[in-house]
Amino acid sequence: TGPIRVAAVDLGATSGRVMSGRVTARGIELEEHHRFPNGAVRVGGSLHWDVLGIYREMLAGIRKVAETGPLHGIGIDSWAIDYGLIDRDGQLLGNPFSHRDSRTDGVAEKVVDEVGARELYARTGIQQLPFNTLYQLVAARGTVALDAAETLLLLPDLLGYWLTGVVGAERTNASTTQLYGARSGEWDVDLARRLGLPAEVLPALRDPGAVVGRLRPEAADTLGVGSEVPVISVGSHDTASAVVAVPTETPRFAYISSGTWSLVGLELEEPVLTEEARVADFTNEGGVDGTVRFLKNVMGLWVLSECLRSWSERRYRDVELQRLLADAAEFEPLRTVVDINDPRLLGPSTAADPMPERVATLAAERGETVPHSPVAITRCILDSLAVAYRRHVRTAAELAGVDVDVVHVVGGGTRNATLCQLTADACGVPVLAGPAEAAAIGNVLVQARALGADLPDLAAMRALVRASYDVVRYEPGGDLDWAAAEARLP
Ligand code: LRH
Repeated sequence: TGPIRVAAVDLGATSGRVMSGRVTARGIELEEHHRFPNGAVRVGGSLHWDVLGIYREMLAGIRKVAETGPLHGIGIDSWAIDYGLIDRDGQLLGNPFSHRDSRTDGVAEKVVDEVGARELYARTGIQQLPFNTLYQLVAARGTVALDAAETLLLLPDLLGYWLTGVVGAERTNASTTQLYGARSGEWDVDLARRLGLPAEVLPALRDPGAVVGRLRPEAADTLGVGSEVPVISVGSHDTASAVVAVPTETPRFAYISSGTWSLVGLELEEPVLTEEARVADFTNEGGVDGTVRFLKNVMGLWVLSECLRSWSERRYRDVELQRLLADAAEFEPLRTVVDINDPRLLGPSTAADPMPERVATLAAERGETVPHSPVAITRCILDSLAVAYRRHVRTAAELAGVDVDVVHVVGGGTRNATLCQLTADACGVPVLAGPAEAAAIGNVLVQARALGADLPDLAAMRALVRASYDVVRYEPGGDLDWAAAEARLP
């Protein structure tokens, strides 16, 4: 086949991107055509996504891709877990909630009481995040929207539905809902029914690489292309797509998909559903080509970006990110470490409850030196992330019974050199950082294969990533006592 050129829509919680990806036997060329800010909207005491705004920006981006060359396919990935409901006329019922909305407070505990933590984990293999789709749906029991719902669509599937008119649930994303069997690879209809949820709303599953459908005439018209252009199901969970693009040469690798969240773990062939894995609260999400992502969610760069937002709203001077990171690199190391996964850091920073103060509170509670200045807080966040990465890389390897020789960091966090170096130091193995646009690249590769590119397996895709992108290597070093720092965590 000749060159394949597709549009990859990659939606993150703070920005959306539309890229073109051109794939030949020699490599991948990715070009960004459109980038737009994203963020949850607080309205009526709830946190919602502006999904129509996202759709409009997505269309604008795909149109730009189509204007600059051939368009052979469209693939969409986004953050996981969140969904929209559509009624029997195919209309969206309300604005999708953000997983950071507080309606799920206390819900997980109730479900655990009802079903039992062990059984829940044995069935789904999913970590206890308060906002899992399962818990969002339990929180929505008895609402008008859920009662009227015909179909539940995870966000990339909702956007794909608007493009094509076809409903379905892409498997990698479905696997994050906690309503999906870790072993069966099918919806856990029994679990849904036991919890009084309408299992009929769960649509047919589809695999990455399947064609979702052709464009609706009206969508084709808006995009300025023919309606024969297919929307292709990719690893629609952004983390699934990002892991496709990890340029590993060895099977003994751990990865950190580093963005708003940091996803820290391993690629496995089978889920790990042991009691130890449950207690350590590791998740088993579905990956492309039947792989399992055995990982832990770490609060990630979210905490820092919410601090930055808070500082700039309070008109602090000197809070420009690059400057702050450079100053933090020179700041006293490991002065303050906090549990970066404390649930109190989950919600957006507000004037009444600003993120920097929350970090300071966590430090005070544990008898750590309380950081006050933006630089001290930034350093605390970076150190705390590195300590968390150390803990979770090691725990994952132990739980899965594998050795790890290298940690691959992909995603926007690869641009943070200080954090990459601290990660290597903390984990005690080399860090290979890049590519930054891993999710979009994984999205492009799965589409290219569906369109006939000779990419038989993940190894072939990763070889093409290596041929196309340089990685930056960080050797472990320094003389800091990371084990002692880790011991300061709860
Ligand atoms: C990262 C991510 C992560 C999910 C979270 C909701 O963007 O998809 O894998 O846990 O968002």
